[in-house]
Amino acid sequence: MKLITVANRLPVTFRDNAIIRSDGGLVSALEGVRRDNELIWVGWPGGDVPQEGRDAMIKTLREDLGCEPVFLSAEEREGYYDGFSNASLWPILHYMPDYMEYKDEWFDAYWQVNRKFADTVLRVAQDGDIVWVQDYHLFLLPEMLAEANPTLRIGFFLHTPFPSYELFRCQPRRQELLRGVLGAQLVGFHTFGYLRHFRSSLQRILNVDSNLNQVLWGDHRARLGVFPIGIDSHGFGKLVKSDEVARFRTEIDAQYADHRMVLSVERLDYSKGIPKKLQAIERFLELYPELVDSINFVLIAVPSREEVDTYRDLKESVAQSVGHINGRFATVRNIPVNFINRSVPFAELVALYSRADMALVTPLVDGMNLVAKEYLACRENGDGVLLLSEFAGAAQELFSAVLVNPYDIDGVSRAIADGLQMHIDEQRERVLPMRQRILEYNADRWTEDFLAHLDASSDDQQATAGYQSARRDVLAALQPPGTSLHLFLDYDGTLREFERNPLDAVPTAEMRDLFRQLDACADCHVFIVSGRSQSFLDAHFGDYRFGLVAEHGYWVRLPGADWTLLKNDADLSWKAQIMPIFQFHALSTPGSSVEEKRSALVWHYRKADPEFGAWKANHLIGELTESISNLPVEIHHGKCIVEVNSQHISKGIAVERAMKQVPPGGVAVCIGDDQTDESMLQLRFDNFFPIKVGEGATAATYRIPSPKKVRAFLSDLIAAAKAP
Ligand code: GDG
Repeated sequence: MKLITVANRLPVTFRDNAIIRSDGGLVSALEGVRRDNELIWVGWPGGDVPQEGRDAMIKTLREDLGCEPVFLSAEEREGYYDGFSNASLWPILHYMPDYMEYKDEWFDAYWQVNRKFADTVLRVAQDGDIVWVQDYHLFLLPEMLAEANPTLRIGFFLHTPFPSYELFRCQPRRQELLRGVLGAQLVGFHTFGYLRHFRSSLQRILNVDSNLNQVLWGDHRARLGVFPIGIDSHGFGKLVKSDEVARFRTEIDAQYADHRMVLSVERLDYSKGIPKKLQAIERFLELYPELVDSINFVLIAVPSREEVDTYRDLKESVAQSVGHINGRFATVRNIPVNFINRSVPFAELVALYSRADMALVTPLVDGMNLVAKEYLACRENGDGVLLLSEFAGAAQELFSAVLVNPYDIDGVSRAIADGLQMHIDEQRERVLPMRQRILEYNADRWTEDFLAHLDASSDDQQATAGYQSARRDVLAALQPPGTSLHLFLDYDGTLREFERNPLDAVPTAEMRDLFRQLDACADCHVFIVSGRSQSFLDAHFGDYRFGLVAEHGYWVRLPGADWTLLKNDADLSWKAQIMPIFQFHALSTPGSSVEEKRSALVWHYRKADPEFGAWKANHLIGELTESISNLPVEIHHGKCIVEVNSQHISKGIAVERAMKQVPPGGVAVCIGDDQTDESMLQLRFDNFFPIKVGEGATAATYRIPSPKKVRAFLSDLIAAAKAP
């Protein structure tokens, strides 16, 4: 297997004219994959690399480090990275629309750079390779790759939160972004909440069909999954025992002897909630003056995105607040806030984790937060206190942390005080199970889990090759030439894609051409078996030599004949009882409507809010089930419809009758997508091929992924039937 992982940055840094591999959870997790497989990193190497030094650098990156660089000009970086990624997308992904800025030229640069990444990946990828795209900088990449090479197995992982639809819809390029991600076969998130929000944005912005596990987008299926990222916890465990860390630890112990240490580590980013944290620290110092001389808040705030205005402003205001607090509370014996605005060496960070009495991790919103996990990984004795924001993804996993609301300044300051007094037994009771969790679900497991799911998703795509088997088997049955072909075809969702307004779902020019070919094919006999009304079928199919079945089998019109009732004696008196229930639901669900047919009542909710519509549909079904238990009716929950019709009528009964006209040796193909089609898809005769369109449980033997593929399939059958 070859794995190509694509991220904004390559895992390298330049120091003293040398390229040095930088470590991190993702890097060590993926390096594990390299043991048995070929691994290539694609990304921006960082900084400005002069043209003359590039060839040598590319050689070293490629040969020694398995990296394929994507060089970006200063202009590209400004539009793609500082602009669209960090000033436009990052704020909206972190629920901060006021910080969001947007310029069309930023998006153009973002598109161009994603294209550049795509070109690099396509240059190194071979058919069937796995490509794992990381994070929000590359939302457009999966679609670009899938279009260029459909054999690639593409995964996408989002490291940030995915916000509620109410927020995401503020992003002017929301549609392109979602479509871009959907090129992947597996889309992963840190938490179930993010997955849910993503799905709801897809439903509302792209109007796609989806359940919680997967999304259907044309012919393509994207699985959704939850993979909370882990850290290299064993690596931390080893490092904490190393001599290098011990040396730092000795210095730190001397410096902070007899002091309690509360440690914060983060990039200087507004999502991390540093100003609120400083307010809580100030409040704490006000409330507990007796501790002022014996406590140190060590705040490591690594400079980040300093090209973006909001980050520069934040840095100034944080520095001011620190100055203000220290000015107010410092004594000759102690300066309570130790603000370090630079990156500290990794071994020093580990020494600090191992020394700190408490980790104060209080982001306003955070995809996961690795610092919380790293602190636990360095607590070999199981002591220490983790104070963790409820709004970090990590809070979904680290249940026994002291969870705080970072907006509740008094609450956080009290939690700091309580935490510092926590008994050692309680510290261990809380820390040990969390350590267990991060040791087990570490970075390696995270990678394995994602890649195994991606593998399974790729198999799914193969499974839709049920199309190929259907084609092969039906074409084989159509031998010798001249064998009669009988087609029983549902219309909506089978021949024709759904539209928001069902009246707009009329046959397109391409479909009319297909119908003309079917009509002209002497050995083809077509039945349109639909839930639609007679008038709709007359209007769109009346000119062809087709049999028509309207209202799920209530009306039948044989080719060239008039409409007749399938059953003359069907009892329809129940309609009067059910109509008021339907009407009430239509009124209380904006965008929904009732359709009355001769033999059925239908409540349509395709135009309603998708989640609200589905929720009300379940209510309606519950209510109907209670009120109609003795009536001769059936309830169907179809795609955005709830339909009640007579038990004595079904598409299956209509098809069964029509099958009596099929001559011996004739081949019948029956295709439908909906629950109401199952009555015909479950029929069995010789040379009868039942085919289900799309997902879901079915009695059919074959599956075709979409109406588009159904039309292609029918064209193939016509060609075969015409062949001499
Ligand atoms: C994004 C998401 C998600 C920090 N200071 C120093 C230093 N660090 C290292 C830490 C940790 C990493 O930086 C920070 O990771 P976080 O997860 O806390 O935050 P983001 O950078 O915002 O990461 C986040 C993550 O992606 C993974 O999916 O958890 O939610 O926002 O590893 O150790 N390292 C060194 N010196 C420092 O001063 N050497």
